[in-house]
Amino acid sequence: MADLPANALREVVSLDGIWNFALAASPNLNDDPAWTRTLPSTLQAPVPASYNDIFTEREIQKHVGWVFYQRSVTLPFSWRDNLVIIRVGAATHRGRVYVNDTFVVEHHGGYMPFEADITSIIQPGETFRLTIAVNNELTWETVPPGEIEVAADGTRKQIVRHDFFNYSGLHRSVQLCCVPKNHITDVRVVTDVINSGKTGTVEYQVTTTQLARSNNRVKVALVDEAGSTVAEAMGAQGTLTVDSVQLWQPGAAYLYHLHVRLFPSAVPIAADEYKVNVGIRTVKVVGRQIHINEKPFYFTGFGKHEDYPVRGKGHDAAFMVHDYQLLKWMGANSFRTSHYPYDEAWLDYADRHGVVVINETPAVGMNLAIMAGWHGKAHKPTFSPDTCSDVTRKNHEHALRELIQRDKNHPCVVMWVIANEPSSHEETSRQYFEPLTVLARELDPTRPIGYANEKQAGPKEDKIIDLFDVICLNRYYGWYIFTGDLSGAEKGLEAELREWEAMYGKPIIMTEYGADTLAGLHTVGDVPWTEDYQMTHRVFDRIGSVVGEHVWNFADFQTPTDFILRIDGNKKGVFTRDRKPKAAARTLRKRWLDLQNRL
Ligand code: GCB
Repeated sequence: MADLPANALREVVSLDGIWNFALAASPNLNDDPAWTRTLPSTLQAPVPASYNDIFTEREIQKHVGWVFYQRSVTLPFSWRDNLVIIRVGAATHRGRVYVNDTFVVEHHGGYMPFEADITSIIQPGETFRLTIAVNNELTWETVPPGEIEVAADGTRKQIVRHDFFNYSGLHRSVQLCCVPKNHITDVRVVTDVINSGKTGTVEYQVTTTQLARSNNRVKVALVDEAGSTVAEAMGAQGTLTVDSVQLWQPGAAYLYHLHVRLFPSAVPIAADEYKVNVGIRTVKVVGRQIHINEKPFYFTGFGKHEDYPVRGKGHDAAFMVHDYQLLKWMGANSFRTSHYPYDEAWLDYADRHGVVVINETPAVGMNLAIMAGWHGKAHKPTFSPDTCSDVTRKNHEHALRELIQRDKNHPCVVMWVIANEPSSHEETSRQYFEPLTVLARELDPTRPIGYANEKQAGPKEDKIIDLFDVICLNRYYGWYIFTGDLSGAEKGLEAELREWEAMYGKPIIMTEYGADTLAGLHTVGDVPWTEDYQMTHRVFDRIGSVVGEHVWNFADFQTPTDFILRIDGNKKGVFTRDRKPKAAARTLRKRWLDLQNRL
């Protein structure tokens, strides 16, 4: 289930707030079973938030290994006769939940929710100690991958191969949920539009608990924004049709909702209910275009990060809504959830407001050629039994399954990005990626797939692009190459884009381009790092296959603090980290608003 909402038959208690907090004394969790004792309140950490920048101690900021979050929770007495579920929005990158001394669930992967049924462990009315152990280690087997270096004195250092700080902790809400024993476990909807755009179809599939299945009666109603039921049916699966359909359109969202109710017996009182927003729209790759509702769509927007001062990657509704307001002000119609899945609130908001989302897995940094390539050094193969191996791929498959399972119903999501900048010019990348593309298509035959390509895997070198529908290019002409030479950059970019176009005939999205800019730095002339150093967009306009431009990045963001090519983070933001516009914002805004008016 994408989320566990409160409604007439379900209750949710938020466990967000201040939790007691401690670093584990040893990398081995069992050496320090902190969940068996009450943690002192010497250190307290907010949930949701990364813990790294909350405290002043460097050892906390740079900690590698386990930490503990703990609080006490009382189970409402009124929840007897129901199931009690603990839901953790995200524990980055691995979480283990304990209720008093009892271990209840473990989850790998830092950007996905997970839950556990604790009904049999706790009695209604009882107060218990809830401990969540969170681990931030990245190894060759995790997604994203990383390596841990151990110094002679035993100090451990996390090496990451991606360009953002390894923020850690409980990044999203923790909730205690009361769910009926007979309940709906999943709803899937797939929409289509027929009859020259006049009729919408909503294919639905409802899954329920075993208990409910043996005696089930599912009723569904599709309700429009005015609250009128436009179609209804009985049964756990079927197809609803909507005449005079109002389509979900980019920039003009219309949301129906599917109200699912479960009647486990002849009693006319529902045992459970669940509502899922339904935006009726189609997405298709047609030749060199991406069509939404049968019309070519041109993406304007950004690659983003969940990254904020002080709270790191902790979800923040105020920052989120403000970011959306800035996107709108800019004339941006879309963004990419680089480089991991975001809090579901991002997708709910995009659904509601018609923002188009390219949804990415956490597979970033699978590229040993990047740094080595820059320095012309030899490197190990990225995809091999010692690096990204079959075990990594299994974990990557798991991350993909979880992502599609969570986000399948969101109309805003128009494409899945399987990885960011993998070393796709290496021979073995194909063996690694082919099964992932097969799986993505099996899990969701309705949306195109892509991966964000890095420069070294140019059109002639890349080994996997034929497995994907869209060419997504991360290119830094004028920055990493043709540095300070904007006219050389323009020629280089055009030549490369024309090569991709000629060789593959697929739509191309510029998923990254941009330049580091220090807010306030100005010169006369084109000097890198200044606000005056602006790239041209003429090339995109000259190439028919380019169907989108996502600037890197929406805002400045934090990066590993021991990397000298970054000064207090990556400064390619069009906004500063505290969301103040740099000069590029005005240039882009003008272009994107003009583009909007042209369409
Ligand atoms: C990239 C990466 C992104 C980096 C960016 C940069 O290609 O995908 O994560 O932050 O380059 O600024 O170097």
